[in-house]
Amino acid sequence: MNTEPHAAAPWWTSAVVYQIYPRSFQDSDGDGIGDLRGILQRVDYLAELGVDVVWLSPVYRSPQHDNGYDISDYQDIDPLFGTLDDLDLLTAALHEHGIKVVMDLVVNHTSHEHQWFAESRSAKDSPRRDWYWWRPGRGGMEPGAPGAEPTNWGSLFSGPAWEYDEATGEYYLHLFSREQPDLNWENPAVRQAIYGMMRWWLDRGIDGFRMDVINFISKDVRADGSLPDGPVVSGPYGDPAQGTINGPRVHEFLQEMQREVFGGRRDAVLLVGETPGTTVEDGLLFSDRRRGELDMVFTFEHVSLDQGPAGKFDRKPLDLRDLKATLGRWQTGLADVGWNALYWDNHDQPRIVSRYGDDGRYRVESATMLATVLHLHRGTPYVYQGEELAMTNAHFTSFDAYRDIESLRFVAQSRELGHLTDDQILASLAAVSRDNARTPVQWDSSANAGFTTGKPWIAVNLNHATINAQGQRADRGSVFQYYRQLIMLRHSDPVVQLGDFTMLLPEHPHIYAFSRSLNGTKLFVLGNFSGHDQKADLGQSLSDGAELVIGNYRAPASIVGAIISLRPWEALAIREPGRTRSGGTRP
Ligand code: TEU
Repeated sequence: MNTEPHAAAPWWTSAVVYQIYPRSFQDSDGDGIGDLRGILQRVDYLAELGVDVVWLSPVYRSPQHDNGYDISDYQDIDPLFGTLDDLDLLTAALHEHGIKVVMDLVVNHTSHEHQWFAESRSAKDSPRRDWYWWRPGRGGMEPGAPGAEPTNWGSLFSGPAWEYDEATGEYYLHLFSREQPDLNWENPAVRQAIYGMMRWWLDRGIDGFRMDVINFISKDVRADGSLPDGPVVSGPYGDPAQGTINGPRVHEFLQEMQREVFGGRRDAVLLVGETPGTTVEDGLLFSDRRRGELDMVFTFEHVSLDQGPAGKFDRKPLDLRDLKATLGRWQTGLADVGWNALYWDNHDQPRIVSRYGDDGRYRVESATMLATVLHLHRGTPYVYQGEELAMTNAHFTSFDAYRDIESLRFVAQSRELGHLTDDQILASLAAVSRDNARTPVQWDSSANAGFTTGKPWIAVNLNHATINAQGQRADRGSVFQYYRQLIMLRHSDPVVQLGDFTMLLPEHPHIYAFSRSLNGTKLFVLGNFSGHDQKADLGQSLSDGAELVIGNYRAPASIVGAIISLRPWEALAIREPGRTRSGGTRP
């Protein structure tokens, strides 16, 4: 129970983070790919929105097989995005507006074009051989033959997780694409090289890191150097999770990183870990400040509820009760220790308004309802570029529109396995491909939405004519303006920042309701996840002093005693000032 919070609370408990996917944000040189000078052009927009931190997805030198999540030089900028000077200019401009800059730290793997890997694969006795995971083929099998891989693990981008290297006669591990070999964190030289790189970036003035699949860095390696096969759940390969996720030394490595990298700068920076396959218990270990690891983590539980047994491309409808149970578990589990990172969207997830909302008739209502429910939870909200405009999924209808390596490898493997028709594959892509989040930001209704004067690397969503920043900045009732209100609330209201969370109506199939309370003040938050009128019985009538803090319908809500009637996709937040137990009005 939080009583005297303010003094002790870290800065990021009242902050909102904005994620930029530079490739799709703003192009400044007409090559159809967004860049750093493009972001510089939009700093005023970010300041107007009111965000406190900008998280930049990777801009480092990279062959771009996974759009930058395959880094060939950690201490240089890819010419596609600009130069180190451009990044310094952008950092300075954002700092001038009081906006911090968080870089993406991708150190579970490098690019196969990184100098470290080039040396490592050059010879079995290379001094950097042990910087990666090299293993001989499975005993008694022809190296390179299917099934001869050192373990039966599947890659997260389809196919086996091991690549055979003819030249040295061994396999290297890649949990993602073969162009992204995994680093061997068991090797202290690898860790020290990464810590040095991180200090270099902090010295350049950046304010923290979003750490890519950081809970994958410790593999479950046995004393004899072997690695365990995984259970074969669906498809031809074993699930690598048990041998690679939340491994035996992950917390040791993160605590060492704290000591080696941050020292006195710790409280000034933001450290958020991307941690697929992490439970609340793991989340507590990672974000308990006394353990000196991370500030918060991205769980995947709430964005996996509409996945069938065959994984992300196997769709099933969301049951709102599952969503409430999952997010509720993280709220209560990290209530007193630890902290939540709150997100619906990012560059790997389909757009939430198309996924859990209604991107047709009720696009504005469902987008603002989803934003209200998320932003008023206890934790740090993340806004992904375009989410503040209620941009929708791409609704591509042909294979040639897709660019994402994960999606293209899924298509190839599905066709190889022959268990899905092209229409079924296209339908899965339309629903969950990462490209849905990667169409260019829609700045205005002009050609290419004001993103580029050239040919965009991926198609601009045709609905940019009606869904764009220019229109919404000028429209008081827009989704953009609603996000500004939510962000101002996060900045000004201690109940929103630190209030205790209590889930309400957990079994209601269409309404997401909860309360936040601090020092006697209570905030009731309700969201209707359906396109129909719904009633919520709070079980206690609100006092006369209750006031509407924010709502996504212009006309006032209908509140009769304890019964609140919600219109399609309606959201409400009502403050109950210092209520007494007996439910009467304040003495
Ligand atoms: O994502 C890790 C990750 O788990 C996702 O790949 C996820 O499995 C999948 O995309 C869900 O659809 C991180 C980055 O966010 C992602 O962009 C990279 O592709 C990946 O790591 C490898 O660096």
